[in-house]
Amino acid sequence: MSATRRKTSTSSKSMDAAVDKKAQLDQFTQGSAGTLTTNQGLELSDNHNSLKAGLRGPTLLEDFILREKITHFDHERIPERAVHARGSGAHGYFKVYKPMVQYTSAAFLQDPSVETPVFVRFSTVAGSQGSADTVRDVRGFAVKFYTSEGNYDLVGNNIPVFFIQDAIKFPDLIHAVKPEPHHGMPQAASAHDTFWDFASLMPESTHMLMWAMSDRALPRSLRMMEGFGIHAFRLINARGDSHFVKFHWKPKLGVHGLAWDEAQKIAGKDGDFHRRDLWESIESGNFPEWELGVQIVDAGKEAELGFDILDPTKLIPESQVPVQIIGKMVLNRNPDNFFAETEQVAFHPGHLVPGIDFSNDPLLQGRLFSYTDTQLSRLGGANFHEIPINRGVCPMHNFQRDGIHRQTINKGRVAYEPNTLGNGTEFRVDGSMQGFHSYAEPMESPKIRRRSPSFDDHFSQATLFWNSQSSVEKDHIVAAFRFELSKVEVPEIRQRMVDNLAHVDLKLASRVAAPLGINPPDPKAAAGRLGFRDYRITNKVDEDASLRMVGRPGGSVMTRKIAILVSDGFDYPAVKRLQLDMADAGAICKILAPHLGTVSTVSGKQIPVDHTFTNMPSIMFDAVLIPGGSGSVTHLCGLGEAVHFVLEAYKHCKTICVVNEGVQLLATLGFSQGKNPEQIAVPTAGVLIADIRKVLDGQVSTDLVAAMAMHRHWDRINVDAIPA
Ligand code: HDE
Repeated sequence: MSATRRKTSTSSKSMDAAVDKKAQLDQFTQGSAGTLTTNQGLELSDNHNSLKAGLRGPTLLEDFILREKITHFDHERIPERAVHARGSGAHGYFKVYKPMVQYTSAAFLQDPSVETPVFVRFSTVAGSQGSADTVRDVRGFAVKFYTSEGNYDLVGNNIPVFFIQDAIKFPDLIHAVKPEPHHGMPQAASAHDTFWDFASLMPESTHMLMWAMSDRALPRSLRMMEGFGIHAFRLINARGDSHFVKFHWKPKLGVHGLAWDEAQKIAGKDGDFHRRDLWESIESGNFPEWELGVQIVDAGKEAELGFDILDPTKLIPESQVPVQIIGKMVLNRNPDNFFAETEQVAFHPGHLVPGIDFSNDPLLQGRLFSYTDTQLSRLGGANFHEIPINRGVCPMHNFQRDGIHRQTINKGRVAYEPNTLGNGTEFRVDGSMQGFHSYAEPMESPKIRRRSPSFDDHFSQATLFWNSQSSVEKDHIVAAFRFELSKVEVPEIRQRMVDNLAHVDLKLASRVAAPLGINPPDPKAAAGRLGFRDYRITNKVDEDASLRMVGRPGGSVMTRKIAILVSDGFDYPAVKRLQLDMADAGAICKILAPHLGTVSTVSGKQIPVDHTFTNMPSIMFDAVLIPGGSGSVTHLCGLGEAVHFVLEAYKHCKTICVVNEGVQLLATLGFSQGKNPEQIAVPTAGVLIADIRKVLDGQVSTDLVAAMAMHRHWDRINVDAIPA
């Protein structure tokens, strides 16, 4: 086959590709049949008993059926990923909105009628495969596009910068954050001495630490995270012109976080919280969507940014270079098999298509080596591209051969190039062909093992991030630093860290230091340490709204979960009306009662119960509704688990709506002075006290939707006083 024949028109090929990936995977699917066989196809007569010498005798070595089964079982595990071991995946498609021909020749970025199949894997970084989903951590956001020109992988995170500037520090960073090697603790947590020892000695990590201590590291849902390619890449058009580009994924449902107390509790009560949420959304037809955005920096204009575009600890503020939205991604199909797809998928920032290339970011350059290398031990050899989830949907041909687990049966005697024996004419792929061309960046510099001085500023963007936060987000960041550093046993490490933070903002550092039993932060001490660079850029913007999570416009209640707390004798009309209105708004209501089965209304009607208060605690919901009905409310007020439900929802700043007698549950918050709605002095942020008339005329539904669309009422008062 000539390489010149490889290039085809975009649209029809990608169209086919969308169909092909599903068909291709289906081809490898094995359902259950009416009979069982060995791996060689021998039909089994008995899958319950091994072959023994007599009914009560020893098992025979000749039992090849038993041995095949047990041997296979013994080898069912593969090494987990060294990082990003815990992950969840989904299939979907990507569609560009308009041809990007001005910037790139990449076929999948040209035709808006084409759906390019994708497989996405979200992950945490530090924890092992069985660790909890909601730990404080960066999230991986890796997308494999099965394009007509080969697989393109955008292997990013949910935070737009990274801890380190050079790949050679990656093993140190990961060793520091992983469980400490002598006792193997703590799992999936950065709150321990080795991490902060390293981080405090590496001031370049400061900007990323600010993000990692923010609510970005506690996503409410994988569907509510932004994604970032982090590094600068290049888009190359057909004329060979290059533009630097930073990639962004913008979630349709907004960017939202959990409360830290809530995240920790979820980790214990449902370690699969994010995986389940993603799975259930897709199963129920609520397909998560993101828009793809690009920040494009014209060739030669990168010097005007004010910082080095190759430095992965820097982001380009959106107010400096706006994000252009160029397409959307929809995840609409769950994997058929977790191991075969989510576990075996192999991403690599070096999986490129013509029209996209790297930059010289030294962190990215190191990644280009690491990903193939890690697959060799993880997936057991050089043929991992033949695993169904990793196969491209376009034709693939080269003269690589053999190797462990080779699936392809290559025909003919030609396994070299150039050749004439293939099809009788000379076959040669020598650079004059179309296909992938690396950007011909001019280069003439000495070989050198040094960091560019243009990477020396470690604090300016950390300060920009801090200045861009709302006051509740600042409080959360301070609380997170305090929590993490309070787990550090060596006081000198705590001190070093707050001394560094003084270069971000002295007030931040002082607040963090206050409860840590150390001296007030000393910026001079930090500046005197090795690794500290005394260089500061001038931020072109003082703050940037895109760096905040709180107060973004356009909140949505789609797929938000509301717990309706009831017991026998509850008032059904209010519940029915609110259930219907919430379903119209796209939210999901569940009836919770002290027991499963049914619960009776005031009029004796039996309503099915979805969950109990204990099997689905408040941390699994976004809002709580307590309808009236004196029988029900009196019972709930005397029931510890129902009271705890309300206290906890209040503490986690969730919307709470009470109707008629339901208001009595609010008395348990300790703010009330009496049992009548008029007498109760309850803080109002996100607490709706309603009567049945307003429910029936639809006003409460409107208010409830508006309150829930704010996600959380973070500035709610007296949260710390709530004993939950
Ligand atoms: Fe990765 N990273 N990484 N990384 N990374 C891996 O590859 C590595 C970095 C990211 O869901 C590994 O297949 C080095 C930045 C994601 O399967 C490994 C460096 C970013 C995933 C590896 C980095 C990422 C990985 C482990 C520093 C954001 C999960 C298993 C030079 C832009 C992909 C694997 C999935 C996975 C190496 C830094 C994102 C060991 C050496 C920066 C999302 O190869």
